[in-house]
Amino acid sequence: MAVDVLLGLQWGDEGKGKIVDVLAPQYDIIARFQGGPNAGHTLIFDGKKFVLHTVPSGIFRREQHNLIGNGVVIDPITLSKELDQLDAAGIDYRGRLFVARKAHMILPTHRLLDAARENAKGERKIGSTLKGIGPTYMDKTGRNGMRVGDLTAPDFQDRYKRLKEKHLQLVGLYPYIEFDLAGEEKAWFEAVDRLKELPFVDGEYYINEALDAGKKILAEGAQGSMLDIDFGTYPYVTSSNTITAGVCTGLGVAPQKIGEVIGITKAYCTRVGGGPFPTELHDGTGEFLRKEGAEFGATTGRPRRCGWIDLVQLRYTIMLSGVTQLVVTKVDVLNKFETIRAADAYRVEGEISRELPFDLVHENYEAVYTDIDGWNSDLSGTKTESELPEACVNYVMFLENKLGVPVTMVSTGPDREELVLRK
Ligand code: 2SA
Ligand code: MG
Repeated sequence: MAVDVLLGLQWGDEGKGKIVDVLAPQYDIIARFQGGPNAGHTLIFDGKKFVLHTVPSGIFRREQHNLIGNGVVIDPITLSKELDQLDAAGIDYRGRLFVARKAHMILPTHRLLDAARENAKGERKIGSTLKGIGPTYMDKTGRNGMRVGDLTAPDFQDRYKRLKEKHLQLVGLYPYIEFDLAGEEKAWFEAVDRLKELPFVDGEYYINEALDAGKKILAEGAQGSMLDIDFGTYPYVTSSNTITAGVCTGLGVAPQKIGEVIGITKAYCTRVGGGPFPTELHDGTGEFLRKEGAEFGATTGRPRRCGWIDLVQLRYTIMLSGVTQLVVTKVDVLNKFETIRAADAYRVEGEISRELPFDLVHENYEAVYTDIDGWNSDLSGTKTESELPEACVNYVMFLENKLGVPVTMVSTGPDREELVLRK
C-alpha cells in the first residue's frame, strides 16, 4: 500500500479541505505532515461551514482515523478550540485523532516572537499569519524545540522556562508590542491538559505499520507549493516543506511508498501575505475575483490578492512534487467572464522563458498571457461533465494540455456535492 498525497500547487487556499473531505471515504487514515495553525481548511456540507487548522480534514467522516504527523507544529490553544468546535457539532473524534510524539509545539512566546519580528520588518514583512510558525520551526532546526512527547518528561517545566526566557531575551531586541503573556500562558497550560487527552503515537511506526496492514493513507498538505521553504518565493514563504518531499520527512515514510500525488489549483490564482505574485491583478478584475470567490483568509480574514492562473508556476510545482492528477477548483468563480487569461510564459530581460526566474522579487520579468474563451454562464449545481458548458470543458482541456497532467476533478461550488468527476 502507498501513501497518496494531496497538495496545493499555488500559494495556498486552493480548496484542499473540500477535496480531502470528498476523498476521505476512500482512505483509512488522513494525516497532516507539515505546517500548523497557519492553515485554514474550510469544509462546507449540510449547510454548515467548518474551518480546521490543525486537525486533518478527514475528521468529519466517522470511520476514518486522523494523524497529526511529526512534521506539524501544534499550538495546543488552537487545537483545543478545534476540539470544542467538533464537540459542538457532535463529531466524535475520540479514538480517531492521533498525535505524533515528535510533532513540535508552538509556545505562547513563539507567537510573541513572530509578532515582534514581523512588526519590526515594516515594509519588508512576510505577512505571516502570526501563529508562531517561523519561530517554532526555527527552534526545531536550532535543536531547542519542545515536542509533544516531551510533555511527559520530568524536566518539562524546566525546559519550558528556559525556552521562554530565551524567547523573551530575543523579543527584547525588537520594538515593544502588546502581548498578555500571563493570560496566554494560562490558556496554553489548560490547553496542554486537553492535548494530553488525545492518544500520542510514534507517528512513523503508526504510518508504516498501517501501510503493512494494507491500510490506505492520504497525506493532507497545508499552505501551497509556492510557500515551500526551499522552492517557494523565498523569503516570502512559510517555514516547512509543502511539496511531496515533505510527506517523507513529515510522516516518516520512504519515497517509494508515495502513490498518487493529487495537485490542487484554483482556476485562477490567489496569494495572502507579502511577496511576489507575477499574475496579480491590481485592477477591477482582481477586485471582481476577490468578491466572486470570497477571497478572504480562512485563518486571519485578510483579503487575498487575486490574479490569473500561472502555468509557468504550476508546471514548476507539478515538477517538484511529481503530480499525477490535477483538481481544478473554483471554476464557477469565472462564470461571468467573456475571456479568461492564463500566463503561459514569462518575458525575462526581453527573452521568452518557460521557467521561473531565481529571484522573483528583483529580476525584471513579466507574465505573457494566452486568452481563452469564457463560458459566461452559471455552473452552480453542476455534477457531471456533460452538464458543463463547452467553453468550460475546453478550458479544463487547455489546462491538461499545457500542464501535461490529467484533470480528474473540477469543483463548481463550495459544497461537498458541487464536484464534477472526470475519467
Ligand atoms: P507563516 O504564518 O509564517 O506560515 O506565514 C508565512 C507566509 O505563508 C503564508 N501562509 C498562507 N497563505 C495562504 N493561506 C494560508 N493559510 C490561511 C488560510 C491564511 C489566512 O488557509 O486561509 O487565513 O490568512 C497560509 N498560511 C501561511 C502567509 O500569508 C505568509 O505569506
Ligand atoms: Mg486556506
